[in-house]
Amino acid sequence: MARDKRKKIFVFSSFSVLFLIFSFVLLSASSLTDEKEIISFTRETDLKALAHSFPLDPLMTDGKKIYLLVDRKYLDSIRQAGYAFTLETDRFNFDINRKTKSGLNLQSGLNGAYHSYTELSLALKSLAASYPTISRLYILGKSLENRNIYALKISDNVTIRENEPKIALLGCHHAREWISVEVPLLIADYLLKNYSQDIRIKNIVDSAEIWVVPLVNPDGLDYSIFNYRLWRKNRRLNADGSYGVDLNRNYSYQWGYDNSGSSPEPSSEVFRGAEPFSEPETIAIKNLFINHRFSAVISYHSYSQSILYPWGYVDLPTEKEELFQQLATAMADLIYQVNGRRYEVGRASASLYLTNGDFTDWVYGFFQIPAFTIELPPVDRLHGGFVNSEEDIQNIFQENLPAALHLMEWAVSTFEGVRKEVKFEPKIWLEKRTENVVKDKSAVFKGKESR
Ligand code: 0X9
Ligand code: CA
Ligand code: ZN
Repeated sequence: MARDKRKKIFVFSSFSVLFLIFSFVLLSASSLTDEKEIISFTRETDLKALAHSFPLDPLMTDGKKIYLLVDRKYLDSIRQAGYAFTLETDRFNFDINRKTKSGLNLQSGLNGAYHSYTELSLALKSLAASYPTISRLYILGKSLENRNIYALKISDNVTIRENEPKIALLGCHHAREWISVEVPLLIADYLLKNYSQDIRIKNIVDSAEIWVVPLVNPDGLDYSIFNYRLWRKNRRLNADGSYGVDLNRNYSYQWGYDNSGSSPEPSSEVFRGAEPFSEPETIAIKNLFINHRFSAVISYHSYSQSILYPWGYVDLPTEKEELFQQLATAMADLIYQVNGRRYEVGRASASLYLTNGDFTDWVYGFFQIPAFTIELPPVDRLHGGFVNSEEDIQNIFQENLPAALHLMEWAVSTFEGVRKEVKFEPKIWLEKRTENVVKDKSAVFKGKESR
């Protein structure tokens, strides 16, 4: 089944034979005229001797393997000289042969039109500076490597808390899912640019608070851009020497419920962390949600073209299955109308695979509000997997815009005021007891920062 995401994670975590064969087929099909390849050797390889005989350009090491750039014409001789290597070219994002195989263009940097952490910081600051009356940039917290987790709040009377519904759009829990940064960022950009000329947008912005957090995992994103394209987790150095916690397994609701929805194994691609909220990135998100009662959220991911809702940790419906199904279907229909792409709709556990400790289960579990995971295109690995072309950014944003607006309007039309806060008090306390609450005042972006 093309949409079997469990398979996807397994494939990337274990670099299985299948994956290598697949890469090989792709390579031979798409790059016969290319000149450079990336190959890897195990650390035991005598690279000094090797480098003596062939011109090799060391790229990086991930602790287990050493990656080198080499002219394709030497591959056979290296093999004949008795060196075992693995062909890795397709695991890297950048187009070493300056063609548009990956859709990226070297002239605009390793990540093409996509935003790195620094590029995103600049974009958000520039938006907040251009629209000071309806937007404000917050720092929710810092990542492990001290990058900011930004939130752009968009609303009228933006500096004050009003009795308005709040909607959160999150992107990039997972480092390699670059498109998931662009979609919420472009939605924010659209709201701000169209506020003064589009009555529909003005109504939404005036009657709601939109909180856009395009980059939950800044360390991971930059690692994916500058080191290893398929990196997924954050950059935690784990006790066993491996790196990374899967931020979308680190939330506290049913955390570690079983070992199939997440892993206790640090080197796993779905490592849940040593405890719930062990990571500063998820703590930053938690604090936002403790300080603000949201009415609805979307967490953007890629890939597979689907709209998922809780539960993810067991294959059971929530009490609000019908509402979630209805909202998700409405969003999928709106998406379909734009570019004719079908996003599958369903309960996360049933349509994808089990996950525990994920963001949307936590949001629904503690706040009982609609919480969607939107898995952006492409639909499967054959259509590019995690690597979207630059040209597709606009299309994917455009098809997702009406869906996001629909959810915002739903939140506005069903808003019952602050009464909700009282209703949910017991569950909030459950969280508060054990956790540090950061008041959003201290998190206000002051315009100065180190990076
Ligand atoms: O596994 C995930 O975290 C998400 N898929 S991804 O390929 N982007 O990594 C899906 C999360 C869906 N939510 C639940 N199943 N609860
Ligand atoms: Ca407002
Ligand atoms: Zn993801």
